[in-house]
Amino acid sequence: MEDGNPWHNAPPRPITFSGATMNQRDYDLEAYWMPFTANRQFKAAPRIFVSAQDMHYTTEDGRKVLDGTAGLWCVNAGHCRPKIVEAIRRQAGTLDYSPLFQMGHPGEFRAATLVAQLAPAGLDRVFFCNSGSESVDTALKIALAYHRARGEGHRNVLIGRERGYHGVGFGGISVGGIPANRKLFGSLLPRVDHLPHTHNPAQMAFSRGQPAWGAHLADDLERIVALHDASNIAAVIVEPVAGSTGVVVPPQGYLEKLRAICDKHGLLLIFDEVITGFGRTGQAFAAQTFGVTPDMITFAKGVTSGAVPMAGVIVSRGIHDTVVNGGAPGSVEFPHGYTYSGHPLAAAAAEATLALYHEEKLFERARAIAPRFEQAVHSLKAAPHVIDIRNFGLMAGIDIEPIPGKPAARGYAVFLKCLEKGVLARGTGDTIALSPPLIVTEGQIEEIVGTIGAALREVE
Ligand code: PXG
Repeated sequence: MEDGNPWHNAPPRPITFSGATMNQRDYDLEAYWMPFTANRQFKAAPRIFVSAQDMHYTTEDGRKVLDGTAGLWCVNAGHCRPKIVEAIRRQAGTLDYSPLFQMGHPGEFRAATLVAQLAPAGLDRVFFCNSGSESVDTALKIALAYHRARGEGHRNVLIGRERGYHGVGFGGISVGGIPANRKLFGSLLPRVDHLPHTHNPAQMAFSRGQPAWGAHLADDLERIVALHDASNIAAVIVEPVAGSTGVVVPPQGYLEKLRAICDKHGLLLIFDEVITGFGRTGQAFAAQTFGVTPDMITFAKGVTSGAVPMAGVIVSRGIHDTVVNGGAPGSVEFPHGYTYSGHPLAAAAAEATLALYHEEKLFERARAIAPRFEQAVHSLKAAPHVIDIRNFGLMAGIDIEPIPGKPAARGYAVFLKCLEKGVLARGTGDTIALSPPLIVTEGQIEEIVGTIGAALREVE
């Protein structure tokens, strides 16, 4: 492959050609139970990427596909960037693994230092894990441990929000508000409540950026506090901009109100920035973009630009010190962590990724190109089936009218049409979500939006 990436010069794995349109595969599609995938539908007509560079994937039949979604909201620096690839290679040949409990390696401290430097003032203690789901469960456990260390162990109610996505751990689906992700899995965590979501098409359809209507929805937190009593509530967790549910942007003043109500009642505020972190909103974290500082930030995805799994929780100094200084000397103060918390490869990838964001000023770049992105996605208002468009930073959600009686079918059809035409968009239900890598050019924005427009004109 002549794309300038030295790691692509490795000889391709042999595949035998078995027909006019499809390569025979040297693996069994059936062996693998795919995550969040319609397995039978996929295996009947598989879609396989074999390589990627910068803004493009290559499919197994050699077609280029423009990445309109940064993978799953994670490849913020673009694909296979040589500096990140090289850092991972170097680390794999130097220290592949070392025990991460009661032992350390330099990379994890360096990565934590860099993440803390990017975080809002006052949040400068970093706990590592491997996925957004783990980061959410970790943050919820830190909240409980913190209140207990303060002698308020009765504060154990956790509050999430309808339509929230906080991963798939039991903690995350309990505070999360996506019904399909909850309904199979029993009673979940006890003592959880939910704020109402903030999407009201009658009041805010086709808003650009933050809707003017809806700050008062945060007042519902007062109702929940009155119901449970503040003395029983540990924390509130929200995505500053809800991603998976289809990009729901906080109304002006909403996050500020949540912060004020949490302060008034001694509740911790957790921002789940798994999607919004690392430049997606034009600054390192949405907390900075919105000027609202939570007590903890969960992150994942963009910290390594998706190259190696890594996630974590950024914690305020006060919370960290309360938990850590609350333990007996010599004790493990917080009995929590994963075999791969701060894995050397992930730490090396994070260090290289954060350096690249800095060198290429990618957060500023996202901020600078966001108005162009906004203008382009809102031009789809004129396309068939479109009933709402929302955007913030380099995220957009385009709602299309469902086919009566067939929810998600039209969304899936648009996703497939786009893929056929060489653009990866994300269909979540009947919303098309966009979140391109922060290196996206104006021309590529036009191509993504133009392709979605064409797909919308062609689907049933
Ligand atoms: N919190 C938030 C806000 C997320 O968006 C998670 C936690 C969980 O992260 P892990 O690493 O455990 O998957 C997420 C993940 C989509 C999509 O298309 C979104 C996510 C993952 C995959 C697909 O909306 N978000």
